[in-house]
Amino acid sequence: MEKIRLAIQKSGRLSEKSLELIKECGVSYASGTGKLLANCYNFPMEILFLRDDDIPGYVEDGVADIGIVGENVLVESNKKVKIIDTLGFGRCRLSIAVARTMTYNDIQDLNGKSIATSYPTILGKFLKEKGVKAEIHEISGSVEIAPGIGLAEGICDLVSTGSTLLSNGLKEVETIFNSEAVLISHKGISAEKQMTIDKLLFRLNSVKKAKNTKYILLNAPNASIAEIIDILPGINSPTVQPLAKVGWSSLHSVLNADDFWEKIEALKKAGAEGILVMPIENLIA
Ligand code: PRT
Ligand code: ZN
Repeated sequence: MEKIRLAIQKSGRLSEKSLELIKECGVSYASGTGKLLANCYNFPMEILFLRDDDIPGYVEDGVADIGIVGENVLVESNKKVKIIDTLGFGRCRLSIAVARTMTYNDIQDLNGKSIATSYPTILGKFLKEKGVKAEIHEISGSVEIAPGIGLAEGICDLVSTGSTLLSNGLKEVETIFNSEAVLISHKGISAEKQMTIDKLLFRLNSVKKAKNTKYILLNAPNASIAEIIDILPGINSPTVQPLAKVGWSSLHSVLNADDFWEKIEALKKAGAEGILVMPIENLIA
């Protein structure tokens, strides 16, 4: 199998989660501080550590075959790569915020104003679509202090909890787009490398499914089993085994994390007792 090169953020908000995902896919690598390139022991891959802003370009050029980057950085970069998976971490939104004291009714209130941002491309496109004429001030960091120091009236920046906006006296007025970490791929991948990428994608998929699924065990009177199977259909069908207690059975199945509590309530109503829920490490359906 041909070796591939994966680019991830060297140090920042996506680094830890990116490495965690690689480990969860059963891939171990030679770690060392300050290294730019790490070789993987048990998978034909090497890891290239970069600034996140450089990842789309390296993948476009094929210096890295695949990469993990925030969708916000990818879209802003305008680089031509393929998104091959969404990874469910690094979630945030790119929003416009203004001083809390500013009157804001709708987006037209931004006409004639200046907005500081590190995302001039995305912001420019958004304002154009909305027919708003505002001045864009491109700055590379600490965007949230721009209104306070009189550099701009508004900002366009990433928000996750909103506490940075709050502590800088700003209010969020428009959300431009929602972002999360994505796995991107070079456009001209060879068939041999694609086989390695597919192998990694298969593992990623199993890890993602497992994270979203829990293993559930419960006891119930035999008369309730049919109703419980309707609530918990499992992957193919649940396992039902008799308990030592006459007229009772134990049922094993899987449960989707999204509607976890609704299902638990329904199970209790149906007569389930001793419900045990456990995490799953991998799920190959
Ligand atoms: O050094 P390098 O260039 O690699 O890193 P960086 O400093 O450019 O990026 P980094 O590590 O800060 O963020 C990497 C990626 O994490 C971003 O591109 C996003 O995809 C994602 N991400 C998720 C975030 C946030 N959440 C986030 N909250 N990136 C930045 N923030 C910042 C935001 O800019 C603001 O300053 O956090 C502040 C707001 O957070 P709250 O919680 O106060 O709202
Ligand atoms: Zn960056």
